[in-house]
Amino acid sequence: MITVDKENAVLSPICEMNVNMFWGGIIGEVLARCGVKYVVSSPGSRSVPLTFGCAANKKLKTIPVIDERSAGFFALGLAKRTGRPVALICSSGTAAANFYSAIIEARMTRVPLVVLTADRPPELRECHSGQTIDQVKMYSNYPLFYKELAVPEADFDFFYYLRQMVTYACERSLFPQKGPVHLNVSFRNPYPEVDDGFASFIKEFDIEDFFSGMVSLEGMSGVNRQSDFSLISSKFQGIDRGLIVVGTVQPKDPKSFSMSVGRLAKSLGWPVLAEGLSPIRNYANEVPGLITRYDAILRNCEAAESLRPEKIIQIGDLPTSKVLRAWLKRMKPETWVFESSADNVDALHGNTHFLRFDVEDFICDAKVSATSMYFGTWRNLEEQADKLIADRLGREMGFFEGKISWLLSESLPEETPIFIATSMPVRDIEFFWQKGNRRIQPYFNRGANGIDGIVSTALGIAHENKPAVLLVGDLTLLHDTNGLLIKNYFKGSLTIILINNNGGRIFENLPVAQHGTIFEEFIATPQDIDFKKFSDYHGIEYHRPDSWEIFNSLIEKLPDEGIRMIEIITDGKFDVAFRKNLFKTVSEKIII
Ligand SMILES: Cc1ncc(C[n+]2csc(CCOP(=O)(O)OP(=O)(O)O)c2C)c(N)n1
Repeated sequence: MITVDKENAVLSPICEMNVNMFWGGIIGEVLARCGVKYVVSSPGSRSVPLTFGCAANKKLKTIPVIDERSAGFFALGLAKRTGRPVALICSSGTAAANFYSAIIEARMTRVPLVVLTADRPPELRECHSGQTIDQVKMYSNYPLFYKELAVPEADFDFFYYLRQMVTYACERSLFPQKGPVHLNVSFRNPYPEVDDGFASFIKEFDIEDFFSGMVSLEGMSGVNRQSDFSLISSKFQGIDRGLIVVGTVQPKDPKSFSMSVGRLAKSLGWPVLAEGLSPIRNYANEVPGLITRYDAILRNCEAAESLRPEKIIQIGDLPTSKVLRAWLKRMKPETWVFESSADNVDALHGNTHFLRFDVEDFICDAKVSATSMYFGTWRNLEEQADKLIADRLGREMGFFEGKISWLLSESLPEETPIFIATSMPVRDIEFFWQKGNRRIQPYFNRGANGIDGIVSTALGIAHENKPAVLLVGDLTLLHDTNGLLIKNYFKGSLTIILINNNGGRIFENLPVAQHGTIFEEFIATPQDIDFKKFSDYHGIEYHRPDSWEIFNSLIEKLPDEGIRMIEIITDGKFDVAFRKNLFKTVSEKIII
């Protein structure tokens, strides 16, 4: 019998009403016991047992979000931050289709999501029964695991099967690599009506016994390859012209990650080229020979030639910089890539060897004897380039959008989570983010580089977290304004730094930008939005600083709660020219 003691009941009484509600209740309880904490649910009828099963479970925090596309990205943000699987629930039909882009992003950036789509039973499919589409494997190869669950029956074997299948789905969202999994869950009658046949079954059901022996998936670690470590280390021993390249990585524990990279760099004596989208630049003291201005340095032909590397250790996906990628492609170094999943992350198709574990698990026994000339050259060029960039940006009083990234790195409070949107923001962070020791934690959606769901993902990261920041362009913000509908359930603080250059100005860098009005209308697509009115409509605090001093004063301290917008109006054409001139000057002025 289930509810002996109402206070400590395993399942809420609402889950005892019929077999479907019980099915949903067991799913909610299994999710909780597997370590799921958050469930994001969009409203619908077919999904009632799933939503009730989770919402009535005190161990789960279930959050309603009406637009499934925003829900998917909000869950993605929560899962990125917590490192735990987040469950997503929706009704049948096109509701499920709206999760698609978040599932793709989760697959490509290895974020654990457990997607539960409600469906009609097989006999109501392919007959226009209403809100019924083909949901079987509807997300193609993107989920790491897919299962069409059996239609619920009041039978013990069905519930043992359910417990095992949901546990397995949670496990597959974490091991051997993290990512989305999809369970399609059919119900005959989703509503909570009393069910006579079910009454005798439930009397026999011993819920404590049913769940005894279930182990949380939390804290389970990956495979230990210690036996191979000496062999791997020997490949790097005695190599002077070696480089560690840290690309776009979002480790759960940025400090431990940065310390591990630092340890590896020290034992090899190699410089570390670190993306702005990795946490490394914010733990500069841990990493000797930290190089941030590689894009500017490698534009200098003489430097690019003299810095030819023999071996590379790559951690995470490659940095965004086209200049760095082209240089690596030309130099063809032997490359060792830390990548714990089975994915191929070598976009350059080089001479690559994969190390299928995390850098944090690697113990390197190679030893460097003295600082190499190669290391010294990189460090010297870094100092020069960094100073030239700082001098130029420090002097600039106009609203060049790259200066926002530069200022954020020195002005945001320590440990601030910052979500950086696709398009120019990710590039400016790579170009201009300064090294320091503020332990700021960058997040991003670079799996598929979509501009969709960005507001929702940032809200997911900020929910029940430290005050967070979103750096975003105007079109990307407008693409996901529905994300702001979560406002009433959002607990936390998000400062949206809106770079408003009226349109997709990244495209100003392409030859197509010469095509005047056609370019403007169909590629740049300016929307001419008054963001003050927009903020008023959404009940968001609004600021439009007219100097960098005021901007700084707004970001040095972040509010404890609520959503706030800081709009900076910039000029896309001016920005493109500014970047070009700056990189030209820096690459010409550095001396080898
Ligand atoms: C879902 C999706 N649609 C379209 C694109 C193509 N795209 C890439 S960047 C961009 C423009 C973004 O404009 P904005 O956010 O204003 O940033 P800016 O380019 O001005 O930095 C577009 C449309 C995409 N990446 N993802």
